Amino acid sequence: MAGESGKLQVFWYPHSQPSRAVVIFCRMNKIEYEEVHISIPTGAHKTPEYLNINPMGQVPAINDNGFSLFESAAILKYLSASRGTPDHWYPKDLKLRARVDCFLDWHISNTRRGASGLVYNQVVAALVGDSLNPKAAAEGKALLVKSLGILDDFWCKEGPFLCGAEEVSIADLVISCELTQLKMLDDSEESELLAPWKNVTKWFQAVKAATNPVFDEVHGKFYASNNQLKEAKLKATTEQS
Ligand SMILES: N[C@@H](CCC(=O)N[C@@H](CS)C(=O)NCC(=O)O)C(=O)O
Repeated sequence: MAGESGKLQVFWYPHSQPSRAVVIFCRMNKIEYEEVHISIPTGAHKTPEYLNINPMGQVPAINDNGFSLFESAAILKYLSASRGTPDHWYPKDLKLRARVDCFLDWHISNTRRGASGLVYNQVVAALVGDSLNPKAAAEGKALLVKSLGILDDFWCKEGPFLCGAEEVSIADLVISCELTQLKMLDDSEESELLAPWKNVTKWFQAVKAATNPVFDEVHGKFYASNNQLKEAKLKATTEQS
């Protein structure tokens, strides 16, 4: 998977929430890089060539002139430090940095586990040839709702950004891209999940305002193919009735 010599390669798939966070970060910071599209439905993430880059067979991953790295949070921290991006993304102050780390660790076992458990078992599984699992989807949903409550009451309470920060950080990117994944659900279920949380709503608007137009550009393909899926589903339901 050789890219242009010396240029950072970012391996991503637009439907992958941590992939989008990494790409938004690179574009926002005008990092010189090359995007390599890794299609999950066609199994591009399991080829021997790609497993050389990420032995876990997942996206995102990077190859920085021969140094490969996976796990979105590790990638974002590495790029912040190696590219000297503005401090707000991943503060040098130890306590502010520890807060971002604390959030990212919390996110993995709460919002990430809840949202991806719900979306995968209720929608994505069918698209990748796996079986839908209503029980696992319900468990994911319960954890997601609990996590949204904690986000609202704790992480987003001070605002405008996570952990009371005045400017956007990698923590905001990671979770905002996780929450946009809920667009894969029916519109009514997405809004039923997100609408009750006033602080989360305000914070989400602040993240989009701080990162647009890049945020929407990076989500463009994902939103478009989601809309197509929903239209096809509606058509099939109408034809059946
Ligand atoms: N903790 C990892 C999660 C990576 C991950 O779950 N990637 C998914 C897409 S969102 C993937 O590649 N799935 C394909 C597979 O596991 O086979 C990160 O933040 O980078």
